[in-house]
Amino acid sequence: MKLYRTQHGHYIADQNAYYRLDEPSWDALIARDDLHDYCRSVVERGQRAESFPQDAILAPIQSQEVWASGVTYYRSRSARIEESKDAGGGDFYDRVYSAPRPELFFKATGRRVVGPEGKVQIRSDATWSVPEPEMTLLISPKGKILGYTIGNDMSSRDIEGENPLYLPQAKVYDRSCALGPCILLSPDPLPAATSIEIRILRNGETAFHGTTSLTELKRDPETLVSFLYRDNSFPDGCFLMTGTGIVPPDSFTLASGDRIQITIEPIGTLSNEVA
Ligand code: DO4
Ligand code: MG
Repeated sequence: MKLYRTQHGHYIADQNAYYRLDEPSWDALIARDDLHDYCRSVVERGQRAESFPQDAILAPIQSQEVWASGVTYYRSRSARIEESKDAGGGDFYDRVYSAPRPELFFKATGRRVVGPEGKVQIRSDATWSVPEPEMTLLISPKGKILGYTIGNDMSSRDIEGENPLYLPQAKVYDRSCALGPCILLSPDPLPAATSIEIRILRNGETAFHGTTSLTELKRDPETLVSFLYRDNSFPDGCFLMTGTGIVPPDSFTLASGDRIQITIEPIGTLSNEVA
């Protein structure tokens, strides 16, 4: 079952049929610990929607905060060590990769997030920018993982590499995050074999293509959530990006007009252009 937030209300998609939800508040809807069962009961009532507003899909976020995990894949560890070696930051990334406490950082508020087909941004003062395709958790106020979406943690590698203390500037700015296209509601974790794929198109041609899978994710999502919710409350729930396992070669930087397509098969494809 997939849950969509659109300009014309909230919809469930299940087995090629759509169901419109009566609940007018997205915040109230996605804070429910019984979200999966609630949506299942709507599907079982069998009142199908006549149509689905495909062109009016919004990011699946309202008042929630977006947080992100870092250095949860070996590829991310190696890339950070390389980019920060002149600044002497490499040792921190190596240590956090194997430390019991994960790297967790604040990423965005809903206002900074774009949805499917929205334009993500590269910082005007950055010279080296990349998208980071990340499996992203929807977590309830009580800390339950309710579902999964696709996230793009846009990052300025030159700023982050100059000094690890610049991380918030490299990561948090307007349109620095994309989420969508839906929330896959599942009471079970995604299978370890789930693949994450990114394609970056420039002038219609593939400029970069990469894949990874959740088998490469070093941290258990439940453990990431338990660290995030330690002495930290989320009255509207929260999104948690689980880190990137795909980093383009160092010669690659995003450019205006690039199209970024991120696919996680059971969820769908998140497609955005760079402003
Ligand atoms: O430590 C810097 C950021 C790491 C990150 O965003 C990632 O690994 O995905
Ligand atoms: Mg990231």
